[in-house]
This record gives sequence, C-alpha cells and structure tokens, in this order.
Amino acid sequence: MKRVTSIALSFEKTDFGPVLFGGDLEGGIRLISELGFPAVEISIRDPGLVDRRWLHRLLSETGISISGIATGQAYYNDGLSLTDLKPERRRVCFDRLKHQVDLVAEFGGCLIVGGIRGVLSRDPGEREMQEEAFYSGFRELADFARKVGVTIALEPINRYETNMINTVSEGLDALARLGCDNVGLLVDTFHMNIEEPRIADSIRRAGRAVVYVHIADSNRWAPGFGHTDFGEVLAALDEIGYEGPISAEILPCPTAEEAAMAVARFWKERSTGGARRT
Ligand code: LER
Ligand code: MN
Repeated sequence: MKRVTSIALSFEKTDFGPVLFGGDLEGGIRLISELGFPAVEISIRDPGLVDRRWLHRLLSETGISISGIATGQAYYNDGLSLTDLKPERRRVCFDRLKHQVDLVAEFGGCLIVGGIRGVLSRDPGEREMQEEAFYSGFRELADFARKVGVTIALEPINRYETNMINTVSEGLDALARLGCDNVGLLVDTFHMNIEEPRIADSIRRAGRAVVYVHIADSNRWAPGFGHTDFGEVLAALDEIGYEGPISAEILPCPTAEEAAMAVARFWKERSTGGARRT
C-alpha cells in the first residue's frame, strides 16, 4: 500500500510539545530529507510570518512536499479559538485560518484543524452558542477551502486537552453535522490510545472518512518507544485503503534528531519486514 510518510515540525520555537525542530524548520527539513522522508507537516502559528519564496526554495532544494499545515499553535500561543464566545475574536481566528487555507492552496497538503477549536464552557447555554458558532464558522471555512481545492482534516483530540470531539465516533458525528465534502477526519494514535477501546477497530469504523493520520507511540515518543501495536494500526489503514499521509507527531525525545531518526528506522524496518524494536 502506498504511504506518504511525514514528520511534524514547527515553523517557530513553541511550547506546543509534539513537534520537532521548532524555530529551525530549515534544519529539520534538511534532516528529514536526508533520512528519506518525502513530506513534512508544518505547524504554523501565523502564516503571515512565513517567507513563501524561502519556503518554496527550501522545498525544491530538498525534494520535500508538504503533507499538511497544522493550525493549533494559534490557539496554544495566541489564544485564538473557533469556539470563542466573543464574535470578534472568532472572526480573527477564522481570518487566520483562511490565510492558512491560502498557504495550503499554494504549497499543497491539507489543512489540519485540531486544538484550535478550543474548549467548551460548562454552562449549557454558552456551550450551545459555542457549538453553533463552531459549525457555522467551519462550514464557511470549508466553502472557502473548497473553492481553492483544499481539504480540511478535523482531528479528534483526547479529553485532557479539550471537551469537544474526543473520539472517532464524535468526529464522524461532527462530519455528518458539517455536511462538507472537503472535510474528513485526522486520526491520531496518541489520542486514540486514550479514547478508543481498540485503535484498529476505530480506524476501520472511520473508513473512507480518514484523510490524514498522526502516529505517535502511547507516550507520544516515536513509534517503538511505547506500547501501541503499530502492526494492527497499519493493517487497519491498509484494510480501509488509506493511501494518504502518515505523519509522526511526536515529542522531541530524547532529542529532535534522535526522534526523527527513530521514525526513519521504524519505516525502514516495516519496508524490509524487520521486527526489531527501536
Ligand atoms: C494536534 O495534532 C494534536 O494532536 C493535539 O494534541 C494538539 O493539541
Ligand atoms: Mn495530532
């Protein structure tokens, strides 16, 4: 089965944990290119800061393509969320995301919407307003993205980070409520290890809705450092005919370089049929 292997890096230095080479995107892209990865996922807080000519040159020199642009840093660093109760703050957030869509349209890949949805209030009235704002704003964003050929990947995230769309089932319900043909699911093995009874079964249930995959072991280190059964995960992805990006979104542990090298080793062992642990 064709697989587009990728690693999540960050454009800027960030406290947001599971990205490598924050603040040294160039060094990171050059390293993963040497390690044989065809693609990179870039976590970007503000697309306005990206020198597009520089990025085009870097990608063409290294032969790397972009699998996805991740947007969560706008929430974690700038506090922008799709469920902000203040309409003017939500507007700033959607404008930021539209700018991200432009970047994806120019560079390729898909737009990843995860943590930027924010957190819902405990107050039922506020919660309902937030959900309505989320779904109507998201539909508008998806329409905007469709016009420029961009797909959006909505990511279920575990309960310790948000109280909105934690599981694959909730993700599928959200897709149905959105009703947009250019929005699919991003499944992340780290979150699934917390939320799903069996990761492989949930992947099979999501089926064709899966448009993007994040892999990390149970402790969010590179595959091989925890107890997730990646044999089962990859078999389930094969079963559903998934051929899109599989991006390692992992902590820079023990170091960013070692983490990237461990992911490369993981894929090499899979392609040669090896069963060694990293
Ligand atoms: C982002 O892809 C992710 O997995 C989340 O943990 C962000 O909070
Ligand atoms: Mn993720």
